[in-house]
Amino acid sequence: MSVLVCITGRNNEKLMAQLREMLPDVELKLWPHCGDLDDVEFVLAWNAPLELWQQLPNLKVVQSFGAGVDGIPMDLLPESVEVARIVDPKLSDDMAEYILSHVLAHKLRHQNYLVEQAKQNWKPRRARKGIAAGVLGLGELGRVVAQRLSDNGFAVRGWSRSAKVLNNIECYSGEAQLASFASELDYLVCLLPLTEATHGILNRQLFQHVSNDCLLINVARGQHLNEKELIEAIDMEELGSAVLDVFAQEPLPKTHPFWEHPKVTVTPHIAAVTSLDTVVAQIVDNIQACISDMPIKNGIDVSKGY
Ligand code: NDP
Ligand code: OXD
Repeated sequence: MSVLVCITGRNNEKLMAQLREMLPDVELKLWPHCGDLDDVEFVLAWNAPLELWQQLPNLKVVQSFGAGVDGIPMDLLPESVEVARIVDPKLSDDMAEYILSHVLAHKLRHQNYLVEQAKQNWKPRRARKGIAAGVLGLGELGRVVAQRLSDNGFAVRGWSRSAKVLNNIECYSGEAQLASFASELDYLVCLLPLTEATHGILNRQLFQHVSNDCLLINVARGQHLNEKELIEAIDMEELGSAVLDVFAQEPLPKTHPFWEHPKVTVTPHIAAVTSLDTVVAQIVDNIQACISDMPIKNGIDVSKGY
């Protein structure tokens, strides 16, 4: 049995050193210089190339290096393969802090004062009044974000696939309740996993329901957002502004209109960054579980895709 690490676009030296130290008896291979993959039973993956998945006849477990599993093409895997992801309370807490800081900055008009300062303008204005905030996705991250907003005086709604009852959160579920969920929101946060059902969900049809001054915050995946329709909606004053942490293409190309749009704030996919130590501990537990045929932790429901 061997373990393959296939994480592209980052330096994996520290990760490999920690895995080697914690799993001295396990053969670890690092993509792409890994030779024959016949004995690989466990793959740790992030942005893995499609060609990989056809070369693993003895695959048992795929572990995502992050919370999202959208980079793992589940339709290409045999039904017996289990898929796990990272779940970390610190990640939820960091996400809640990111969202709250942007929501409060918008409410208190921080961005406007930076613009006025550059022009040496003294222009006091009241804070924005709107407090209706909606969170798409009430999972590990969305629930904590919704609660944090509620604790800070916002009137919070949440939307999920299955119906939920949560303290101080008005819960909506399913396609049929999406429009009521979005109605006249002042803040719309996306924390959905990327699946066929959620792809492109942030579109002009949805924006038509929220308030004209609404701040959209997308921290889920770039493919949730119809980028062209976002710019149209902002320019037509159907939507106020947007904070975007994730993009269809990352890094965001230098020529992309988001960089210079006065009503779009760009951050480089940093809303909640998992610490290597937490990740390594969870990965090691799952490798050991795979070796001893025990249940893995934080496995997802492959039939749902998240
Ligand atoms: P979870 O799987 O824990 O939660 C997903 C939530 O979305 C659940 O409430 C689920 O509903 C809901 N949902 C899924 N599909 C639908 C649907 N079709 N209609 C309505 N609701 C739906 O995910 P996490 O909270 O852990 O993470 C969410 C996403 O955040 C990740 O997939 C990733 O893309 C992104 N992320 C971004 C980071 C960043 O730094 N920008 C960092 C980490 C994650 P139900 O409860 O009924 O199942
Ligand atoms: C994740 C991410 O899914 O960082 O963990 O986006």
